Amino acid sequence: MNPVLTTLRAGLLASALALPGCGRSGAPESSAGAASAATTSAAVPTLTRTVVMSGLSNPWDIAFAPDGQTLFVTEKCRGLSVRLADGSVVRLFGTSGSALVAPDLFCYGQSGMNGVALDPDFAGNRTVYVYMASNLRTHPRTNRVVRLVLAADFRSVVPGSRTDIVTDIPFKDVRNAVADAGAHSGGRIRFGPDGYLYITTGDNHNATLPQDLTRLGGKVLRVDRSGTAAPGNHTPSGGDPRIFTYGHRNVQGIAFRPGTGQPFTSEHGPNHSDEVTALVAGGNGGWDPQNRPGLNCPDGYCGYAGNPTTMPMTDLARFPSAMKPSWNNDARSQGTGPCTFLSGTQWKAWDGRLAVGIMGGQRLVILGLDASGMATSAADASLPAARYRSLVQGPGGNLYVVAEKAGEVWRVVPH
Ligand SMILES: [Ca+2]
Repeated sequence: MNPVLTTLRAGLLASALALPGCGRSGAPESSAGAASAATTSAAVPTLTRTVVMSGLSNPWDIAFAPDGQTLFVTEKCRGLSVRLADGSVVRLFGTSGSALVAPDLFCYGQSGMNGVALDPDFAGNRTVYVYMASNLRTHPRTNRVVRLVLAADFRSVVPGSRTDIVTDIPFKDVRNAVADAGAHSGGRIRFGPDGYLYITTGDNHNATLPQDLTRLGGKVLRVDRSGTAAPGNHTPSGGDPRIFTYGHRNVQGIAFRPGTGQPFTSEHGPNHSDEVTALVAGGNGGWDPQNRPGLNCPDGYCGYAGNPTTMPMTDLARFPSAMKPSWNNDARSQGTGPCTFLSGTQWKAWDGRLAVGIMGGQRLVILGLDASGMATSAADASLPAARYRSLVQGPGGNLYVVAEKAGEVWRVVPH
């Protein structure tokens, strides 16, 4: 038995006992109509959608407090805000106007204020974590994970509580032959049922980064609440011990399978092959966009130069033991971003399935998975087209969606 999975399984029981309670979401809400799925005896759920927040600027991620009412939201170029139970919204951490200004925060391209996660003991310690682009270091600037403690009323940040727990996540500082700066920063952070923080990063359009075990880009990191490497990462010898898996392109979704706690990632492909992958500690995702015979690419980055054969998202010829994808979006590249598992009998036939948000393709895909984690089915949810930027199963076991371009947060209730 893999010791990490053993830990994950043990931790899942603790997590199940700590699920947030049900509760109304607090704020006045506007109905945005409903979408229905087929109501067959196969019991695919019918979905009702309600807009719970609107007017947001490039919202990126959300997290619910254990009270089931307080909702944290990040906006890429503004920072972290919280919507309190009375419906008021307080800007907590970010640009001017925030309770605590982060003068080092900047946004450029895909980077800025990205993921948010609440401490597993948030009810007791009011601690929250964000992933952000920072110019505290220069040439190159970096992405970092910042820990904050909130005041008891959640309206401000405890002075002096900012602690930057991971400061050396690569950021694409300058334009290269491929594209502009700020690309492929990853940015999702989630606590696993094992109590450790998982951090997804990107390859920065840098050819050597994904397979370089001394740098943190193109990886999934697994750390404790102080940013120290978690035990059981099984990082290959000589690698940075915070690395849980490597050989990724730009992971922006991570979720933990109910019943096993195994992490699954969702990842955007280059011009083919969006992937969902079941992770194993120390695993290689098989992405290696370096020059090779037959490809000679500007700035040495061949990520867009090949095809599924010459530049595969999972290169089993170079890395025979790489983690095979669970799903590859029918070899398409549609801007696959976030993912979350749907759990609970209210989801009927979708109980235990993985919801995957497609940003460019503007759809939500529901994946059935077999016991080994390989996809057995893929169906679109009957929801409006949107740039599905974040997915969270929240209070009441309902699905919460961040629709980035619309500037909205939705609640999706199954019936
Ligand atoms: Ca892969």
